[in-house]
Amino acid sequence: MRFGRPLVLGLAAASLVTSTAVGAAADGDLEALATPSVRSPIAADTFYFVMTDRYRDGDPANNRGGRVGSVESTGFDPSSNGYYHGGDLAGLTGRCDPSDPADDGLARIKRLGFTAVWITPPFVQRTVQGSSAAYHGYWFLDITRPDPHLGTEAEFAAFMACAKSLGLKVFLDVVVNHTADVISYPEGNAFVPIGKAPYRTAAGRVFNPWSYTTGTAFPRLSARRSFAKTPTVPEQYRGVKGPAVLNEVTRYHNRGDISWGSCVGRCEMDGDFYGLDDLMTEDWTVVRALADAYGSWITKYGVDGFRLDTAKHVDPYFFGRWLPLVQQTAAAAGKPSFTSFGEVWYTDAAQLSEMMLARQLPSVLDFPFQQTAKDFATGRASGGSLAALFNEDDYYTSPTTNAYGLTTFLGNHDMGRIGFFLTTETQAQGQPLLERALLAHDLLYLTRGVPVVYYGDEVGMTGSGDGTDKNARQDMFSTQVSQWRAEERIGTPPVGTGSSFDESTAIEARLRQLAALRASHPALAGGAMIPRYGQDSVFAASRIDGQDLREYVVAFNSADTAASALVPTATPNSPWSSLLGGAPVRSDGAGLVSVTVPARSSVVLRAAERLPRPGTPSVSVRVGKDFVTGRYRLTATVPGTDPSTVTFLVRRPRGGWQAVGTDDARPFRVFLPPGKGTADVSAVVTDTVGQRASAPALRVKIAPFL
Ligand SMILES: [Ca+2]
Ligand SMILES: [Ca+2]
Ligand SMILES: [Ca+2]
Repeated sequence: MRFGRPLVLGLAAASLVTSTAVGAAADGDLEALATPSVRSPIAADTFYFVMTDRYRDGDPANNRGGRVGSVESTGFDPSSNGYYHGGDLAGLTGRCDPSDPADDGLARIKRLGFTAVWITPPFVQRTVQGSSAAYHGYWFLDITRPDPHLGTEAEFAAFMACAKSLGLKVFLDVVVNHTADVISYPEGNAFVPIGKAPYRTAAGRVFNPWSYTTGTAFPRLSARRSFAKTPTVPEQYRGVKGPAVLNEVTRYHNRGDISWGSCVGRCEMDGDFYGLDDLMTEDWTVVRALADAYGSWITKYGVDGFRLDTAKHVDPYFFGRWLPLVQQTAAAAGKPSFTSFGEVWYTDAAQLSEMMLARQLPSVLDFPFQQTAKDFATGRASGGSLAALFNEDDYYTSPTTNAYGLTTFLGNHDMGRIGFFLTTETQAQGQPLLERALLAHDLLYLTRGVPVVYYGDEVGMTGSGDGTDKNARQDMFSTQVSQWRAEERIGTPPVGTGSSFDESTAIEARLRQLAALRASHPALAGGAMIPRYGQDSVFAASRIDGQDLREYVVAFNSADTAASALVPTATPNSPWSSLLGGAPVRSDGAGLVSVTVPARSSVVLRAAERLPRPGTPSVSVRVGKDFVTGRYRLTATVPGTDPSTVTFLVRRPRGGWQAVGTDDARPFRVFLPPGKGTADVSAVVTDTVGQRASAPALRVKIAPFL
């Protein structure tokens, strides 16, 4: 199903849903449409997110990017937190020897248990803008070549070859919204709305770029006549962008800066992000050029996926046009499992999921998880808050997506590190502080989603000042930034003039342990997650191994004292062994397990008995309106406690039944955008031993959109 166009938040229509029973459907036909719950190609992975410039310097000769002269020319100043520090691809690659404990490159990342690496954009940058350099990679001039500060094409190829030999996936951070800032306007940078100065073709006709987002046509534009501003490029930046078509100033919106605070909607998409040249992403030439240029990194080097920077600032139609081109390139390069996740900084799951689905993004970074997990680890949010977060997971379900594919994280290079939040938002110090850091990572690794650890968190880096942005991008190698030498570390003393690679920390040990748990118990990585308990300081959930028919319980306690909870499970009368923390327990005849979780820590339990064989399944479906999102909520009721899976089906008049999403965790739900007319809805339950049943169909007026 295609969600197609962006949806309007809130209630689109005031009509109430009315539904009536329609005759029994041909059950066999419906049951054939049942599908397993989707798993993203990265659902079982764990990511290490690394800023290449700050990881390891493998070649001091490239530290000035081949330039000479002042820092304004070279961008290199390892004593300032806003400039290049010398880390590079050769350093990140290392010797590629997993048997060598002194190899601090990719082999170290592998030893920590990671299965994937996400690196900051490795492309040619505008070296310095204002009073900062492009060490972070988000100011590209040329995306067809690596930044010479980071290395050569041969070094990028060696990096990829090493990652492949170690079994590590590589995701590139890519920017499609903007390039570096080289265009300026004699009229100044203040944003001019479309209402005041519409786009015009070269011939002077007013047009809306959004009306050219289905085909390949786009009007010819004129630098002088088409824009709110007069785009101007200084001599030294003429012709430096790659691919070459990005040198044409008519491929940008040229409307001035996003005016933060007063700007919503279209202005956030057409405005320049802090002066960065905002691409006319509606123009098929731009779509194609970005697909070809970024696609070449898949074809030439075999990268496994993209992280999509500033996705919400790109026009709403772009990803639906561009990602299929990228996927075609990946498939042709023998990478059918290539996938992407977008950066959409919304902390509300209803809003985030709506944008993910409307813009046809396969996944997004889970900012709502970050906020709630961080608040839980600091003791500010209850177990109930975590339960409420996961209760919104069904918003992400579509035929191709769900919450299991979200990339989850605790902090990042923009907002700051989890260590900063823990040290500034709690009174904890010493061992209790370390335990809170471990608890945060337990939650990251043992609940649904794809964990992303920000480099340096594993050695307990924190941060100083406001803890964000430049203050959150510490060196792993011996640092020359004085504030970073003195900064608090969780679990170890300040690093001083030493190297973080010489540290051996409790957080690293825990990450290895958690990765090993996920590897030997796949349910903990990609198994169905059923929230079971969320009260006071405790959150608990079941993870289900659908192959082995085995249930696990993961439980977390953020209090400074031990806490107990009576956790419902689907596995009665069984001993449960403890894989992490806590003690062995037994479930009673109703499946209840009394779990005691020590202070600031976690427990993982595994049932000795398999899930009991379920009886004959049955299912019913109902339809309501979700007043948070205005979407239709389809809810299926399945008696019993079996961890079954439900596929929801919709049929338009004279159409066939179509699967609109599969849910493997109670409550069974999908949410659909509002539409018009009538439709029939049904659902098929598949229990853990493969028995199926379908729900009596309902006819719904004012039907879910298809
Ligand atoms: Ca270097
Ligand atoms: Ca934009
Ligand atoms: Ca559900």
